[in-house]
Amino acid sequence: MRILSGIQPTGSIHIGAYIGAISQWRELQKAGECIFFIADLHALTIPQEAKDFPKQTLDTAIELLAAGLDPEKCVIFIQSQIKEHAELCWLLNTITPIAELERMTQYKDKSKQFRKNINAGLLNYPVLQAADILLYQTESVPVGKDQQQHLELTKTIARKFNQRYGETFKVPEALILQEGAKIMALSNPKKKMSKSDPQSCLYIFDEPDAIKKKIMSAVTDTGKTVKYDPVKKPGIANLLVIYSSFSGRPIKEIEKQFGGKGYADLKKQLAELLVIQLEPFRRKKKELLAREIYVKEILERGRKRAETIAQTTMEEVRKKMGLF
Ligand code: AQP
Repeated sequence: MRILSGIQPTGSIHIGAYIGAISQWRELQKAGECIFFIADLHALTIPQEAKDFPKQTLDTAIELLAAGLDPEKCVIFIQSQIKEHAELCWLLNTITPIAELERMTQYKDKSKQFRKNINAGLLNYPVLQAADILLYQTESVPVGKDQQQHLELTKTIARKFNQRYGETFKVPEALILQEGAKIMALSNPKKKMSKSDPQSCLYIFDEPDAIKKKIMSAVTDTGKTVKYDPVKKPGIANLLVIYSSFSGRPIKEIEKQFGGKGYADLKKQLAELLVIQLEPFRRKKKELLAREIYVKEILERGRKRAETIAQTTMEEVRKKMGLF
């Protein structure tokens, strides 16, 4: 089974992206043929400092390795190094209705958030995402819940292309966790934990003091009972999901453990758990920061492997579309 997913080099990895996506990637790399990429072309839909951007991209590669991606078991590469992503994106644009793109929740949210920079890239973001996925004849795409709508559009585009030009692309399936697919902001449990809102994030490389501070000040409610109720107690529900993900224990069991105890106890023990569980990530990142050449070699190996697959698909696409 071929598995593919990506992450934007727009900031450090937070526990939301880790639980929702990267923890799945870690497991899947043991079984399937995994391809993971750093989505620098996607990141450009929001202004980036050109002089800082290469470092941000390399840092994301370092963080992915520190978070448990094994370069012996998966392919890791930088999106912009494979020209076929942009080429296929253009071709898929020609069969994608604008109305489909305009109804995407992420486009609507980002257009509100970045009112002064509603560029065409923001609108076409899901088409580039479809190109990323279809280029590699991907079967499964492990992502967080926020990407579900884009994945549905990818499937629609793949089917449409296959119908118009003949069977070409595999139609992929999204892999979305039952629990942990949408980790909420610690500062506002009604909003997704998001890199564009640093206040909302607990990063997987945060130092123990920062972890404790962020968890202890996580917004909850005025109640007392530790119970999983995402509607009435979204803050506590979010903390329970995080607890369950990092302890590997079911939520029911954690609820029982904190029966008769207050929110402060839950927060204190969750902070302690996270300090321990995140320690290997911090250590590995420090190690890798001193091994830039090694990381660049991994990316170069990834580029070569990705390019072979992408070129094979594009040859077929060009032929099917009647390009010279
Ligand atoms: N809060 C989250 N809960 C669960 N999964 C999440 N993901 C992101 N946030 C959460 C999943 O992580 C993968 C990589 O995401 P990304 O960094 O490429 O996505 P992003 O949209 O740039 O990151 P953010 O933090 O969501 O930033 P904003 O909202 O500012 O753009 C994806 O599979 C994503 O679903």
